[in-house]
This record gives sequence, C-alpha cells and structure tokens, in this order.
Amino acid sequence: QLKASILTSEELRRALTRIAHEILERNKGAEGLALVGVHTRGIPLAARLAAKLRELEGVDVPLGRLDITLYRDDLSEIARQPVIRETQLDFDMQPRRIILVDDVLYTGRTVRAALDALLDLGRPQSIQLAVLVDRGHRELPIRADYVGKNLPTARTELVKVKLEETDGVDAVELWER
Ligand code: 3GP
Ligand code: 5GP
Ligand code: MG
Repeated sequence: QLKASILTSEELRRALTRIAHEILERNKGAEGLALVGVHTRGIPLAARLAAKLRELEGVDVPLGRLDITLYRDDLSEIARQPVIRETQLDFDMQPRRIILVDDVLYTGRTVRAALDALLDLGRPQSIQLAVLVDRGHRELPIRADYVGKNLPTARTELVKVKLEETDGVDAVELWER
C-alpha cells in the first residue's frame, strides 16, 4: 500500500530542470551530447531532458533508446541478468558524450547491462548516468552523475514512478509491497 508521496508533478518537473542545468554546467553546454533512455520510463525522461536542453541552449541533442528485458519473478525482485532486447541509436556515438537516463537506480545491474550494450555498438567519448530516483542497495560499483531524488529505501519497498507519457500522470510514490 501507499506509504508516501515522494515527488509531486511540480517537484518532478523542477528536478528535471535542475538536472538539465547540471548537465549543461558539467559539459559546458549541450554540444556533442546525446541522451539515451533505458526501457520504459527512462525513454520519456530522456525526451523531457532533451526538450529542456533545446529550450535552454537551442541545441537539438540526439535521442536514443535501449529496451531492456528484466527477467523477474515479480515487480520488486529484479532479475540477476537484465537482457538488452532492442536498441535504437540513429547517431554516431564516437564523437559524443552519452548521457544514459533511467527512472530508478537500484542494484545497478540494469545500468551495467546498458553500458555493455552501448559499448558493443561504439566508442563514445564518455558515458554519464542520470536517474530520477536513486533508491540505494547497489550490488555493483555504479553511481549516478545526476540524481533527481536520493531516496533511502528498504528492499521490501517499491518506488512507483508515474509519467504522463506512460501512466497519464506525473508522480513518484513509495509503496510497501
Ligand atoms: P519501467 O519499465 O518504466 O522501468 O512494470 C514494470 C515497471 O515496474 C518498470 O517500469 C519498473 O520501473 C517498475 N518497478 C517497480 N518496482 C520495481 C522493482 O523492484 N524492480 C523492477 N525491475 N522494476 C520495478
Ligand atoms: P537495478 O538494475 O539498478 O537493480 O534496477 C534498475 C531498474 O529496475 C530500473 O530500470 C528501474 O526501472 C527498475 N527498478 C528497480 N527498483 C525499482 C523500484 O523500486 N521502482 C521502480 N519504478 N523501478 C525500479
Ligand atoms: Mg526503469
């Protein structure tokens, strides 16, 4: 059941705006960047960041997507081996810095799989990671460069990320399964 509201739509919007500014600061602008969204909700998040970068800098940052299948028993136990199913990258990675975008960072296994998939396809200048929520419990030496919200969680809890594009509403909630 629902335990807490973590981000309202307004707070989610502000968090993404802040991340867009942090991306511009760290990379000295938007030139040479590319955004790559990870499976369902990382993809609309990457698109929103691209829109903000266009707004702030007038630069069209290319967008790509990685579709990852997570074999899992239920929604709160992720599988040991996330598998990359479908990838769409219509730009040359070699000259670019890639910003990988996901909704929730948990064990880090999904990001590890995403890095493997990207590096199989090319040799970008660098890869940075942006996530809306970091819920802790890492099992690999992976960290995010940009975090919307750091949220310490119990393993039994569940972070629900709802986005207009996929769920009709913007909200982040903490649930007990
Ligand atoms: P996503 O595809 O946008 O990432 O039905 C899958 C959705 O449920 C996923 O959305 C995923 O984020 C979400 N989800 C909620 N809790 C968990 C969890 O503990 N593990 C995984 N893998 N997904 C979860
Ligand atoms: P990881 O591979 O880091 O364990 O998990 C990251 C992936 O699983 C992300 O793509 C994320 O969508 C999903 N995930 C893991 N835990 C949660 C969670 O509590 N809530 C949501 N929404 N997604 C989660
Ligand atoms: Mg996800």
